[in-house]
Amino acid sequence: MTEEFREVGKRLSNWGRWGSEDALGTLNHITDARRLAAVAEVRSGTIFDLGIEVTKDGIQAGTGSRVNPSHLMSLTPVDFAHRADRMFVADDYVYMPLQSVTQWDGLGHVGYDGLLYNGYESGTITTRNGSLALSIHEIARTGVVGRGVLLDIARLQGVDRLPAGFAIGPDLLDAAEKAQGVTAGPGDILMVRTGWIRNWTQDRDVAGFWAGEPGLSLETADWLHARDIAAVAVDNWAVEVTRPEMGLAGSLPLHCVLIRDVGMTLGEIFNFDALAEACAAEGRWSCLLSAPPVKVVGGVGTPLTPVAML
Ligand code: UVW
Repeated sequence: MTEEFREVGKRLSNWGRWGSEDALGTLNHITDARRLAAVAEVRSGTIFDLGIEVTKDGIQAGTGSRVNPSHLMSLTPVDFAHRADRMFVADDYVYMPLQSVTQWDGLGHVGYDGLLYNGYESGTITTRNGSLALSIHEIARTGVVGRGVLLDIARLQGVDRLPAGFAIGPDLLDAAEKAQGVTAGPGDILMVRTGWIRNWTQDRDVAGFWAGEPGLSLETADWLHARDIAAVAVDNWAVEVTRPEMGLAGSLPLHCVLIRDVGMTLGEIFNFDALAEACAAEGRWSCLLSAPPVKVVGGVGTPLTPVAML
């Protein structure tokens, strides 16, 4: 990873902007007034599920620490076979990496030089307690509900999906806005469609999904910061562009800048395909978006079932 990201991070730093104790970062841009305005985006009430399923047959390749969820039953009707009234109950557990499905990366997820967002030290994350300073449950205070703006870069480029290693820069974000007649502004949750999730949703090609990805370039950090975007979500696995040869341990400079310096919550493994079809048909690319976290105290991320409403 080149050193450029450090300079970008320093320039765009939001440390202290919302106080020395802040744990929300750019989600602070979602104010009550902006949430109210987002409700006005709803015209038909049609909803779009932007998440993938929590299943043992999921998108994870099982490399590194990330595996697919395990779903186990703790009570089944058989356990009640003795009951005279013939009533029964079923209960279950899920064991899962919080990063194994559609997710928000919290502000405790990535740091560098021993520091996290707002100057919190890396030592605030411990095995016993998780992230003491930047726990994912804090973001529930914003609801993570607001105006969502979808920029469909795959459609702009006229392809089913962008190729791995394809870098989306500010020029393409601007071009998509112009082509779609929409502008992403303060407090908006920006959704960027690359089509990459189709490796999974259409092809069930797990290895292909993890072999690099199209995504945002480091230059987009300035674009997102200048517009006061609240959060960004992409239909790939790391928001930012990676090349196949980099592997999962490759450098993630945009993560470093956006999460650690800007304080931006990042969404990954979203599925925008159905929403994009509807937006194209209706000719409007903004919606009400609801994606609250599972309130895992100490968590550095959260699985999600985000919902868009048109
Ligand atoms: C890493 O792989 C570090 O993160 P993410 O899940 O955000 O891509």
